[in-house]
Amino acid sequence: MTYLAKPKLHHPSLPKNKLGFTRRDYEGKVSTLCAGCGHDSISAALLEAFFELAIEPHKVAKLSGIGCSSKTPDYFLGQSHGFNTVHGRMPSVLTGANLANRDLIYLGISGDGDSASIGIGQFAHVMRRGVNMTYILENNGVYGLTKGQFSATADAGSKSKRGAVNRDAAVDTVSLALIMGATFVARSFSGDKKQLTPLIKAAIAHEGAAFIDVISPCVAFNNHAGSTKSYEYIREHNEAVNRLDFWPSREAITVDYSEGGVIEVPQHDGSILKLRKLDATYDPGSRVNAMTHIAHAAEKGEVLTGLLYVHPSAEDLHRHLNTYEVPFNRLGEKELCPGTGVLEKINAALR
Ligand SMILES: Cc1ncc(C[n+]2csc(CCOP(=O)(O)OP(=O)(O)O)c2C)c(N)n1
Ligand code: SF4
Ligand SMILES: [Mg+2]
Repeated sequence: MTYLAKPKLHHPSLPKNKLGFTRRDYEGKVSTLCAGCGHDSISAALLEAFFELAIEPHKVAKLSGIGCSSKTPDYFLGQSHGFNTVHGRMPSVLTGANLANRDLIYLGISGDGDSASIGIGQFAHVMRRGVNMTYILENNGVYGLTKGQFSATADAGSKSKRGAVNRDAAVDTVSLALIMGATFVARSFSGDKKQLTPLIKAAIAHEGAAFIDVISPCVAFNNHAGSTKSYEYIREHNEAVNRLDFWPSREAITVDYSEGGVIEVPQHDGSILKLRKLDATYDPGSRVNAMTHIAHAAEKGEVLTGLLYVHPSAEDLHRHLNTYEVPFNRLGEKELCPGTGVLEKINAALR
């Protein structure tokens, strides 16, 4: 029950992060999703990423649309800001919030119906504008909340639980994000926390539009033979192009990377992404290379996962617009009412 808070008591020796918080401090309410739903595993990976990065929960704003996926922000980071928007409209509300206060860490949580059906226009624009955010699409190929209709990400030829065949072409959200100009694009699987957690940490550190499409099986409506979003299908067809390690700026690197095949991508905040190549021909620094690999994999029915593209010197919307650095809620009367002299100057410049 969502209105039931978890008991506050916990063992005194639970591990703490640098801020002195335990994982319990990053929890939310009790999940009401179906047992085994992939979305709950994504919530667990998010919790782990924020705990490990030692981010103060009140510095995070979670925004979502409508769907089982969009309900999940209630189940983690219970002490963060949250806004459950209208179906498919999360990106514009997130953009507005980010413009008003750039000091928060923005987390957009959405579903394939929310982002690729009703919200596809908003999805495209938030990527091309480079809004500084981590956008997680919990992709199960169906509208889970409204009982399992095919969504726009369902592959042509895949079957519904009742045996109907989807004839429509699928929207590939990672390809769309790449075309629209997202500067960090990844795909992962809810059943692979080892891959997903560092991807989330790296996306948070990225300055710009960071997008992670996470295949997240719906056990109630899309986990049968003939589905291309089931646990079994993804386990069999998952092709990871790289493994990511994320190193916050201040920590000494202790892993031995001498065996080669490793790329380092420094981030604007001083942290370093270390990518261990699993496919020697894969270049995550090239948008064209990423798109070619994704298309070839799709032809073979494979699901390419890992960090698919990263722009090392990305810029976000605030830099594009050259906005004022101070959040609106910290502006005083002096900044908001600079006087008639300044107003006259502005008016003169517009004549
Ligand atoms: C404007 C509007 N249209 C339709 C709906 C009905 N509706 C609610 S959730 C949903 C689809 C959710 O699918 P998805 O985003 O994939 O989330 P999931 O439940 O699969 O995680 C739809 C069509 C709605 N709530 N609002
Ligand atoms: S209906 Fe599907 S998406 Fe919704 S909670 Fe159940 S398993 Fe998850
Ligand atoms: Mg869905």
